[in-house]
Amino acid sequence: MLVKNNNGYPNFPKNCRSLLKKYLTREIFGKLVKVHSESGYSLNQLINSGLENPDSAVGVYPGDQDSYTAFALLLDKIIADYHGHKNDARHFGNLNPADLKTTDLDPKHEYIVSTRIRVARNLANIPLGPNISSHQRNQLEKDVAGVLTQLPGELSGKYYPLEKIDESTRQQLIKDHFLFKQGDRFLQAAGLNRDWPHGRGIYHNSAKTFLVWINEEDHLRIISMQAGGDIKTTFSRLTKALGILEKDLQFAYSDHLGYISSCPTNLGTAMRASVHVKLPRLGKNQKEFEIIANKFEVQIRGIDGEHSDSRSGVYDISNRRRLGISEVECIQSMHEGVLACIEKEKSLDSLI
Ligand code: ADP
Ligand code: CIR
Repeated sequence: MLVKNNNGYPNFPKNCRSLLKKYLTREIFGKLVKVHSESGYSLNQLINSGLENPDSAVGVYPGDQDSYTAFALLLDKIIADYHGHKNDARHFGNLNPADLKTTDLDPKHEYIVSTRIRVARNLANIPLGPNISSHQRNQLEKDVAGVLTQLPGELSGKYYPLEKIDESTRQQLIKDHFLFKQGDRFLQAAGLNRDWPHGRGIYHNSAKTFLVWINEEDHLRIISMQAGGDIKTTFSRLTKALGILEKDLQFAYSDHLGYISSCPTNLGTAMRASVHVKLPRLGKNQKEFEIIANKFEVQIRGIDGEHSDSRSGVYDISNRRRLGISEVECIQSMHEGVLACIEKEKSLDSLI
């Protein structure tokens, strides 16, 4: 539903709870309405997703790294609220797997189906997905695919442009959790589905334990995943790949915001570390589930990606925070949260 404008200022519906509505005061709107970022992105473009989708939790998609400066009056407030990261705070990373203090979450292989750790990366000096031109998108695809196909050893693989993947293979790759779908209505309204499917694709090694999505929500989504619950091996594979890719690709980064992403929820580490875990009893006890999720700052998703449902009692549990904490801390927080969920599941099990 498109929110009607009242003299240009959005008329947010009463039940809209987005951070956009919370912080876009008339005063800030007035100050930003004529602003354009370096790549020519406007306030109207920045907020369109939140206007077309009043049920957005956040509601904004910056179009380039400079949007975070040009529209800082609005974005800093949204970022501080979502991440608890103050306007003068610095972001510090830690990609050293040796610093992880994770234990085997599931020694008997009863609960954890698979582990996946992804980071978003965007190339410096190229507009983010919402404002990239079709020429820039196609060139980026070519350049990044060229770099990826030089990766050595376990990381070596092949790039598959989306438009050349046949329909049944595409469906199977999505079903097996390897490939992305076309963007949802939030991404659609942000301009992220323009020229679909051109310029998009997936790189993966033969075991499908290392994958890179090109030109989905971010320029790159770099993914390490495998069956079972071995978090350390999954993280080590990712950091090894990042170390190599950083030699050839310059990623957009700022001391304040860390890695720049097209959705402010992904700033900082840009990391989502998740497990698919069987929690059929806890899943039926939403209140207990939410108490644990809030205490350990983990997010609960269904198993077919964001906004999907659980199937057969399997849930996707991941770190909720990404900015102002390091990659090691993101994973550690997911680890503690999953451990608590499994403990609770066991205690519910023993009640039967
Ligand atoms: P993101 O790329 O932000 O993690 P999604 O939540 O949409 O976004 O997940 C993308 C895909 O990754 C989905 O198909 C989802 O099922 C899959 N996925 C996420 N976590 C895991 C996991 N631990 N094991 C297997 N697949 C996963
Ligand atoms: C919202 O505001 O609810 C959507 N724009 C989604 C926000 C977080 N999800 C995402 O980045 N994939």
